[in-house]
Amino acid sequence: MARRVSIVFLAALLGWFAGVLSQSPTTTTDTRADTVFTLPPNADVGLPVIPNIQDPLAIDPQSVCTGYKASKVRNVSNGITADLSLIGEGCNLYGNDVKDLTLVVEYQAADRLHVEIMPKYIGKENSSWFILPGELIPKPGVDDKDCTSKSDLAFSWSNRPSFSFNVTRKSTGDVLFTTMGAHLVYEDQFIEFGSSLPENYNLYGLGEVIHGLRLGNNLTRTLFNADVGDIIDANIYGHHPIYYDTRYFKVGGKSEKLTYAPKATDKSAKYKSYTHGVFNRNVHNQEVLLKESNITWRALGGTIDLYFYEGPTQDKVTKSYQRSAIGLPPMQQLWTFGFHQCRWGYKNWKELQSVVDSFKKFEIPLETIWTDIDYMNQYRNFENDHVQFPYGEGARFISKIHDNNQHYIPIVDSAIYIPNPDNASDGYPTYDRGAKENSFMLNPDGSTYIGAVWPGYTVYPDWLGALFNSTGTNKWWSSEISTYHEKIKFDGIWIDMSEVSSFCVGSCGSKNTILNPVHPSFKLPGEPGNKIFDYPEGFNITNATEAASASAAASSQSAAASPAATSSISALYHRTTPTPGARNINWPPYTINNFAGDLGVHAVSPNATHHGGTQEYDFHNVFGHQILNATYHALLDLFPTKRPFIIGRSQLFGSSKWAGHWGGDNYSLWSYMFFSIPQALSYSLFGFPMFGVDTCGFAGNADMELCSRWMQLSAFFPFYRNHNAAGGISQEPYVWSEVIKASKIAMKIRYALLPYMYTTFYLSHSTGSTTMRALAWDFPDEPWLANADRQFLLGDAVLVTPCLEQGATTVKGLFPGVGSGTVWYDWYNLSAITGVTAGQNVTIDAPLGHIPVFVKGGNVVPLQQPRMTIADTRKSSWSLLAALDGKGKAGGGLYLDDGESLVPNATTWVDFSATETSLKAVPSGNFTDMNMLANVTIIGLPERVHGVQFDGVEVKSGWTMDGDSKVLTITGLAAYTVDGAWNKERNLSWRFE
Ligand code: MIG
Repeated sequence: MARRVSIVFLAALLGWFAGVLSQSPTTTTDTRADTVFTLPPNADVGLPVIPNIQDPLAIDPQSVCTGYKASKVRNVSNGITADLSLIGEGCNLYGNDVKDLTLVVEYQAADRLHVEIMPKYIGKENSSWFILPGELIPKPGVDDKDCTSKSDLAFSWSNRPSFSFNVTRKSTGDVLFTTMGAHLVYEDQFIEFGSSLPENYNLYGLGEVIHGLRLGNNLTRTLFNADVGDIIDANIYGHHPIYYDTRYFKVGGKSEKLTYAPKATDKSAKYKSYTHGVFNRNVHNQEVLLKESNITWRALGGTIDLYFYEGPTQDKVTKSYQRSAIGLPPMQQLWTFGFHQCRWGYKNWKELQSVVDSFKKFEIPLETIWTDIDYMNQYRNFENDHVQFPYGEGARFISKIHDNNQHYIPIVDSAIYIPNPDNASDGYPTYDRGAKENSFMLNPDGSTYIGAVWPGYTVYPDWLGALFNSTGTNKWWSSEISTYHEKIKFDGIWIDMSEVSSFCVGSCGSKNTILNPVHPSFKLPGEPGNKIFDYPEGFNITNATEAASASAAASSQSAAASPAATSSISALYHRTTPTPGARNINWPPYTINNFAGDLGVHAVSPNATHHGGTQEYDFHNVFGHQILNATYHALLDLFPTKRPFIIGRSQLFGSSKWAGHWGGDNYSLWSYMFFSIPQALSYSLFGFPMFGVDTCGFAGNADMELCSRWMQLSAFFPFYRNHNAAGGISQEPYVWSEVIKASKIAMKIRYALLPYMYTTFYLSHSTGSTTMRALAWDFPDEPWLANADRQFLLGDAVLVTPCLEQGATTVKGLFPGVGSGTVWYDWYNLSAITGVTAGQNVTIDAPLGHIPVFVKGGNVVPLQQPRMTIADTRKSSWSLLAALDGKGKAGGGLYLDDGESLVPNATTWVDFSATETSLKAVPSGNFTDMNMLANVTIIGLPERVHGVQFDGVEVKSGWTMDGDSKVLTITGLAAYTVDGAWNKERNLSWRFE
């Protein structure tokens, strides 16, 4: 593969560059980067490796391995256990075969079956490779001792020709998982198992990946957390080895016949779907091969630790997965749902102030302003640049925005600068204090592991040391965060580079720290001599004349400047074979399809060692998880009663109980605006409702149209942040007048929906339901929705159908459920959508500045008045939008608390229910809210209303009826609710005549 060794590849690897780095040769006029020792570019070049799945010489394990035989099968309470022993001599293909295994099959709950295969004899020295400690990553156990008979899942096994097992859904007879037909391979560095799958299967999950929501039937998903940009189909920041499998059945006739989507084209037929989940509790680097009719799982360590969730709906699988395995997401503070502005490249407090001022000037809501690494003193965590971001000025700036109920969040990087020991003026107390607590990762020989990131040579917090060998890492981290807060009163933390990134292979600076600080071997975006940003996508269409002259100029320039093509392709790839009794840590015999190739490239190498002796090889994907854990608890140490707000880059299954996630380094491209939807929906499946992407795109340059569309789309994501890479043109929403308009329109809807979004999020937090939803999940009987990921639902009630295409003024969208009576209303004009059939792609008007939004009949949506901040919105009066369904009914709820307490001392739930002639609000709980009820809108009424009563009193004025669209609007209720809309039961009724 030429790209593995080419300069172009390196540029792509540093994904936050729009891939154009290779075209920017160092110029001799730029001396800035040369004044300090620069990490040599080859420091981050690994050995040439070829991914097994692309290697023509690779041996298929199934062609040489022979599998296991089960014996001593015993019935135990809730399941069976057995011994599995290797047949013959084994294959020792990509590791050393483990001769004796144990099988555990356990019914843990009515809807959950656990199947585990692990080594029978675990020596002290290898327990950490195989057995993932429950103290680190909780392990689901038996919840219900009597669930076996209640389960709809059946387990069976066979020894012919070697051990295999099946999991079947009893009620349908459908085989959900079967390893039949492939031998189990279990080696110290390689585990292979899999299942055949039905034709055209619908699988979802297996992240983190930039891909459509439905994974398709020809994809290898590699899971190895990596510091790369949002490269399509590559391994990026998160590790979520869970998939959801949805199967559609045709209903009717004599028997149910399997009809897998999207083959189902018969929109008049009736269908039913079943969804189950398969979670492999394994943190090792792994890949999952999705082939036409099967799935193969290959992990480089750990155990086979499978949990089958029977569903049979997505909602049940998601809830059960969270409850049993990863935990529920924490409740967020109310203000975190406001709009966040960030960018890499805000150069001082003054610039920040002017950004804040501009929002105010253009009357665009701004809740939170963020700073990227620019604020730091030479990129050192917890230290500000004394010239650009001095503490005194910062304190004044922050106190001013706080007075205005706005917030401030800084980035915190994962690597810690290690100062030059020979340079007394280069002191870095954060490092010294950490070193004193043995907080940093080691080399195999016990010396400190030294990598390189923005500040120069760095060390890495050893989050596992505390677990395995009681180091003070977490205590140190917490105290650094508290100490920093004394100077800078931040409101949350943004964790970056946590995969964990290092700009060199191996411990590159052990003898080099006397050269600190160094500059990375590539120029940062925006640095002199590094012109890396392109014209916005489609500029040739939107600005034809200018584009033509620009492209003429560029081609003559690049002809002069392009470096000679590098063709130093080595025919010899670095391949390793198993060594009896030992593992090959840095270059495992099985090479996963890691985007950066060699596992040590742009990451801390696998042989980095934790206090207590465990190695990064076995815990690479846990770093990002543990820094979120540590940061969450650090914030709790600082504010014991407040909900911590953290947005993290790298994550593992379960990180969702501490932090939200943003989609990483995307691009200012139309395709990436689309990808934000499947990425968000996948994160719903992973249990992360607090998700959003860099709105208007990170790398590259957005234009008015893209940013306008994107500001509107992201307004319906729980985490709503505009973020931009250094060097790119500005893209704050006030930069283009059209974007100002579009943003305000969408933000008004978002802020009006705040109570609804908060309530929906609260349900995610308390029950595990999703906040952003795919259409297929709420309408599980429509096979044609299996692939639908250009629209989404926000909670039960809101359907968003964004325009994702440059130049378009309409968008095609489906109205799910219409075939079975669901009614949709246009958010803007409140009219019902009519004349649409099941599965019909409808062309919807979407001129620039308009994002189509629909409300599902059957919902009562609580609203407040959109204001410039969340605090002000929260203090405004209430509204209700009751959208009746086809049967003239609607329901809903409202969750209320103080919006910030970890354990609120008072909460209220208001239950809404509406009929064709009444709307009732029944509060329960003790939270006091003094806002009045300003207005109520009822849509979907059968006829004209002639009178309205509120709590038994005739409402004489202050209501209107729009006869044509059957909308009743009542505005005269404030007088009746001066002591708070929800302080008692409310009854609104109306009559026709
Ligand atoms: O690789 O801190 O994803 O949001 O702006 C660059 C600079 C490091 C990567 C993050 C991005 C952030 C950037 N960081």
